[in-house]
Amino acid sequence: MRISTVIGVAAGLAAGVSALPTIEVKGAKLFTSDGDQYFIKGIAYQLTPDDPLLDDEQCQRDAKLMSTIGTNAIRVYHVNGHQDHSACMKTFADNGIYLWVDLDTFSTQIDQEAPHWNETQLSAFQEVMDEFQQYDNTAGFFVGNEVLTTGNGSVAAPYVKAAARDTKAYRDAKHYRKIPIGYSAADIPSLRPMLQNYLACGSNESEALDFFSLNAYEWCGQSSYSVSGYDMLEKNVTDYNIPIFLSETGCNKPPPRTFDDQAAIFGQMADHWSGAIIYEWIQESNNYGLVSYGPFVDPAKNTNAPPDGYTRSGTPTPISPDFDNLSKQWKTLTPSGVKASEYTPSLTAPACPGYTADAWEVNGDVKLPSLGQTFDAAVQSSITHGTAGATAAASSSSSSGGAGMPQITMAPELKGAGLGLGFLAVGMALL
Ligand SMILES: *[C@@H]1O[C@H](CO)[C@@H](O)[C@H](O)[C@H]1NC(C)=O
Ligand SMILES: *[C@@H]1O[C@H](CO)[C@@H](O)[C@H](O)[C@H]1NC(C)=O
Ligand SMILES: *[C@@H]1O[C@H](CO)[C@@H](O)[C@H](O)[C@H]1NC(C)=O
Ligand SMILES: *[C@@H]1O[C@H](CO)[C@@H](O)[C@H](O)[C@H]1NC(C)=O
Ligand SMILES: CC(=O)N[C@H]1CO[C@H](CO)[C@@H](O)[C@@H]1O
Repeated sequence: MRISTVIGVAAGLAAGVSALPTIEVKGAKLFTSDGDQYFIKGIAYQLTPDDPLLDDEQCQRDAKLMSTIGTNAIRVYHVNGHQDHSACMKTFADNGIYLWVDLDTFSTQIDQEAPHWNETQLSAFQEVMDEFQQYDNTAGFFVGNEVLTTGNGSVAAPYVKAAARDTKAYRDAKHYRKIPIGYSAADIPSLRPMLQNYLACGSNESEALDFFSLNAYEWCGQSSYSVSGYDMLEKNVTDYNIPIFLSETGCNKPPPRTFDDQAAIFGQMADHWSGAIIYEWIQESNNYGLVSYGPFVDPAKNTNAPPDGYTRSGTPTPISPDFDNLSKQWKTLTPSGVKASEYTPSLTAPACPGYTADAWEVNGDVKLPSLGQTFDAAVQSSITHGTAGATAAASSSSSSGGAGMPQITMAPELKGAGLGLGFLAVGMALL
């Protein structure tokens, strides 16, 4: 530990990058390379559709304000691997802030309706890895965000695992440090327990994800641990073998947001959950912002207005009372966790769930698609039948009819009428 930290510091200085201890996975928890458990207090940060980490003056203004409320991570959904991010990454590091970054863009993401994982996608993911692996404060990579939203769409899950397999192999072949590679899931109660177990399951660690995370909007207004369903989230992970955290949270109906769920995440869930990322920093039409950069300017009435009416740079002004409410929550919540040296997990990977029609259509530990393999009827059949050395668990007992219609919670960036759709349009144009 000590030795690698010292080397990390030296390398960081040589590259002109300030050194934070790096983040690593041990068992089901995240640790800093100093041996302390790391709990994420994160904020989703995407001021510009393609890459918010290129304008260092802006990064400085935002990082400084974030640090005043104890933020120690940001999540960025889209970056451009061709660009130099050293200035912004240093700024965030100087403020004690790590980066969780999505490797995909709208043109390279895995699609549940037409699953594919090919060389174009892999090399785009590799470019982002090449750029961000050099920064000590890169905490983790996501190979997908909310790829699966339906029971029959679960046939795309082996493609998510194939993406993790190939990006992990690339990371290791290049001798990059073991930056955790995981997935960010839509919170769909009928899908989650199986998806969560599937992405971690199997006898071959090289083909499993390093962490799992969930975009959860279950805790709304004056709720509670049991009313929100967080108690169920916790029950489903007590034996989980890899780290898990909330990669988006912060339901905004009804307003204002009080972020009471943070007390549960850093309280009764802290033995198994590694924190949360609040959605989101900038105010947009979906009304999830913690700050704004100026009043809304109606583009229909003012030709100088920003495209969707929301200014995306300048001095961040906290949104009241949400910003202060989050600040108050986080100030009282500082779980100490365990030291890496005192943590000796004996966890095993969960069984790969079996096939259940319309609920989970991957039958056990199916052979993963090879890079570039076409998804056709034969491949679909091998996934649903669990051929090729499957070690299927007894068919899952979860019944899709039991608790009524599964409640589908889409990410707000996809629900919103504003930039979210702008993102989609950009993605479409590139296709
Ligand atoms: C990968 O899939 C995408 C989307 O279908 C396609 O545009 C691209 O050409 C494919 N790349 C290769 C190498 O087949
Ligand atoms: C899942 O079922 C829906 C409705 O029948 C269909 O439109 C969709 O194409 C199916 N998806 C897959 C991946 O088979
Ligand atoms: C584990 O998976 C990797 C990547 O697919 C593969 O290269 C390796 O042979 C597998 N190991 C075993 C023991 O099957
Ligand atoms: C997981 O959660 C679901 C509800 O989302 C519940 O029905 C199921 O019993 C839980 N499974 C375990 C193993 O706790
Ligand atoms: C937890 C917390 O700080 N809650 C506050 C959020 O904001 C409202 C409105 O100002 C207050 O009434 C809450 O006490």
